[in-house]
Amino acid sequence: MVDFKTIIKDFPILKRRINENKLIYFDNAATSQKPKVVIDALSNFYSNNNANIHRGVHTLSMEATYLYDEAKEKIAEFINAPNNNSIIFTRGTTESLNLIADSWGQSNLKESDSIVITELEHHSNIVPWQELIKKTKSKLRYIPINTDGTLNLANINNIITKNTKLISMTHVSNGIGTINNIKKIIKIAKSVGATTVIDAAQSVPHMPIDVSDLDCDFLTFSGHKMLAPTGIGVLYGKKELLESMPPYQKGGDMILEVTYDKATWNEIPFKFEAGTPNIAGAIGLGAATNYLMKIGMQNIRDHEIEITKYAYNNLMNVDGIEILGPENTDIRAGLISFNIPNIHPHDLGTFLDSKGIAIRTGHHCAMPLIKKLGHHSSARASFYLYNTNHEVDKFTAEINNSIKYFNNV
Ligand code: 7TS
Repeated sequence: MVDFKTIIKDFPILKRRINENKLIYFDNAATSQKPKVVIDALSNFYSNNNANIHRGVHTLSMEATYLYDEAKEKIAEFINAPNNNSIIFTRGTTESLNLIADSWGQSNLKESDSIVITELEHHSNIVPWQELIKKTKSKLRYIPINTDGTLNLANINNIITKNTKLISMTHVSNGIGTINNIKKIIKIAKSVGATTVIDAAQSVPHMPIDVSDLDCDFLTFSGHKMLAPTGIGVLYGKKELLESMPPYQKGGDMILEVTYDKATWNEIPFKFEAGTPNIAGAIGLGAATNYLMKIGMQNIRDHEIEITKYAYNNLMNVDGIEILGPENTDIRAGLISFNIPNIHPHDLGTFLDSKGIAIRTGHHCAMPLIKKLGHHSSARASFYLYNTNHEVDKFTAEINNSIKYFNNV
C-alpha cells in the first residue's frame, strides 16, 4: 500500500509558505513540482559526472553517456516501447509535435490529403498542423465535441476517411480534463491507413501508458509535467517510421559523415537529436521515471480519481459554479476547470494566491476549446500524487470566502 499522505515529504518546495499560508499547489497541469531524488540526480550529475556525451573516450564522457542512455532505457520501459531507439529526447511535447509536423508531415502529405485533430487540443497540437497545411495544401479537419466536452463521434466516418493521412489527438484535455478513448480512434485510423499521433502530455504523468498495447505510431510528452526538469521531453515513434523520416534539425550528433559538399545522417535515435542534448534533464527524467514507477502509475491514477471525485462533489455545492468537462472520473483526469458567476478567473486566482493556493487561470493554451464552450477563460485546479483531500477542503472553503469577498467589494 502506498501512503500518499507521506509523499509530500519528498518534495522540498511543498514546505514553502506563500503569503503566510502553507502552499497548496494545484497547478500541476502546467508543471509539476520536483522530488528530492530528481533534484539530487541533477546535483550529482553536475558534481560528479558532467561531460558531453557520445564523443569522448575519457571517463567522465563515458559516465555521462551511460547515464543518458540509461535514462532512455528507463523511459522505454515506462511506456513499454519495444525498442530504446524509438525514444527521441526533445525539449518537450511542443517540440515533439513540431518535429512530426516538419519531418513526417512535409515528406508525406499532398494536396488531396487531410489531417484530423479534435476540438479539444492544446495550441501545440493545432498550430503545427495549421502551418503544415499551408505548405502542403492539404486540409485540416476537426472531430467536434459535445457540450460536456467529450468527443462527438456520430459523424466520425465522414471525418476520418480514405483521404485522412494523419490523426493527431490529445489523450487528456489540458483545458477541461476529458480523457479520450484513443484506442478506439487509433483503430478507426488504422482502418483507413492513417498515421496516429497521441499528445500524451497530460496522461503519461498520471496513468499507466503502454504504447505497444495502444499501437499508436507516435506519442509525445514533457518531462516537466512528470516530476522532471523543464526542457526535456520525449517523442516515441515506431522504428520503421522514424527510420523513413528526414532529420528535423541538422548538426552535431545526428551526422554520420560530412564532406565539404554533403552530409549523411546517423541512425535513430541520433538522427533526431542534433547538437548537445539536455543531458542533465534526461538524467533527471530518468530519476523521475524511477520514482513514479516505484509508486506505481495505477496507484497514482487511483489517488487522483479519489481527489477529483472529492473535489468535484465539494465544488458542486459552490453557489452558481459552472464546471467544464465530463463529471464521470472514468473519462475525467485529475483536473477541474470552472467558472463562478461575476468573478473573473484572474481575480479568483489572485484571491486564492493570497491564501497560498496556486491554480491556473486563463485559456490554458486551448483558446478555441474554451471559446467553443462559451467562455473566454476559466479557473483550473489540477492535482497530482502529493495533493490531498484536506487541501481540497481548504480550497473549497477559500472559494466560498472569495464569493463573499467579491460580493462585498
Ligand atoms: N499538449 C498538452 C495536452 C498540454 O497540456 C501541453 C502543456 C502541451 C501540449 C505543451 O507542452 P510543453 O511542455 O511543450 O509546453 N500544457 C500546459 C498547460 O495546461 N498549462 O501550461 C502548459
